[in-house]
Amino acid sequence: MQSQSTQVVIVGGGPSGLLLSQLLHRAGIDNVVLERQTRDYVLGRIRAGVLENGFVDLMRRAGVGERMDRDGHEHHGFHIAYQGRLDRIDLAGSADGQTVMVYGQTEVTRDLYAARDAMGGKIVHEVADVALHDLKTDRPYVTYDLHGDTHRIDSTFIVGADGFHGVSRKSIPADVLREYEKVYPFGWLGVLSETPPAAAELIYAQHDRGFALCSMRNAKLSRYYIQVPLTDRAEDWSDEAFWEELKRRLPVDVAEGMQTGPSIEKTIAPLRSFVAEPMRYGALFLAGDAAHIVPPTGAKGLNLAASDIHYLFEGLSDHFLRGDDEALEGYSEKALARVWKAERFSWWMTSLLHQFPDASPADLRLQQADLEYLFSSDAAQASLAENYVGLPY
Ligand code: FAS
Ligand code: PHB
Repeated sequence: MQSQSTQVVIVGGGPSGLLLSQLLHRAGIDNVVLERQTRDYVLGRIRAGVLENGFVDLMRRAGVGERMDRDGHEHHGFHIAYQGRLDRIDLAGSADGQTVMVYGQTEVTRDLYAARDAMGGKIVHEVADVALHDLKTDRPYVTYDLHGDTHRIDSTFIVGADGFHGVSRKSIPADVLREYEKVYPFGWLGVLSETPPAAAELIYAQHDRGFALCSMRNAKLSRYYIQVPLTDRAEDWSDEAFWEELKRRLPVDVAEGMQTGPSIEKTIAPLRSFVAEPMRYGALFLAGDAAHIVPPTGAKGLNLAASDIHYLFEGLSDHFLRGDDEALEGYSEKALARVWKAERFSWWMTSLLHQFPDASPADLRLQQADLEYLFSSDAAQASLAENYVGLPY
């Protein structure tokens, strides 16, 4: 067995793990990232598209903001379509001038990998059988296999940034871990197409046939979603069927002006709300999707990973650089406080905009009242806006 030691082992080379690795390395804190997939596989995932201010600031702080600032698009508002109307939520006007940045998670991850390479960051791809050991001792370690050889890394701390299906959360004993889950009775069929966006800003559509979302990555790359039953499979949807259904859920002028084209990516993602508590167990800290999942309606998934990393970096640098453990001791409680507020907002926005198969006539009237209230109240729009741009860290 080949052995090494470091200060922080990070399991998972997605945006959470890479961002933390970059911040730690720039602060002089040694770390190793273990990723089970190839880099191309990680970069092949099409996921989030909207970054909160906090994420944008953290990317700049990590020295990774240049391409985002050049190619990203600052959005001052978005639209909600329902009953043929198209009403705008003025983010900047309602949330003290705060905006969001439209810049795809794929590009964020690409920038982070490039920055890690430029600094000689230690990332091990295609690891297998990662296992965490002695988490409740002062000598924790990680083992993993690589191309048939077993490796051991002794480390002061271990960060589980390995997503919902990773090994880290499952390394917390069942009698310690508390899990909260809400599964929604539908999924999102997402399409990426090399076509100009349907509008300059995002359009969230509530329609009797189901939810739809018009988003984008840049002026030539559009991202669309429609709500579909959980029984649907992406391969069951032809491009023509997708475009026809999407247009039926949008205001006529938006649908008529839309340029369609071949899909270059087509997947269905299930929707769930999930939180694991605590986000720390001895030397192990959970971050990002390893600890929580939100329905993507509120564009919070990737952004919650950023606030976890902000709190965790604060705690780890206080420990290693200033010998102060107060921030680390408070990590789980502080991160979960923001996580649950984002879970609430994502659940509310999902409930507002989707068709629920078991909805009663009363449920439908309450949903319409929620929408009518939203567009009749500046306070309601300000509340939506402050959550959408991101609550304070
Ligand atoms: P990730 O899952 O991105 O990364 C975890 C990494 O750990 C992966 O690379 C994985 O290969 C690796 N890993 C797993 N197990 C391992 C092991 N045992 N050993 C080593 N490595 C291991 N969020 C939004 O805000 N908007 C969206 O529209 C949106 N759409 C999404 C669509 C889909 C299909 C999914 C799954 C998520 C979506 N999300 C969206 C949420 C998504 O963006 C996540 O919040 C984001 O990827 C979180 O990043 P990480 O915490 O790094 O987890
Ligand atoms: C996206 O562009 O992928 C996107 C944007 C906003 C959301 C979800 C996904 O709420």
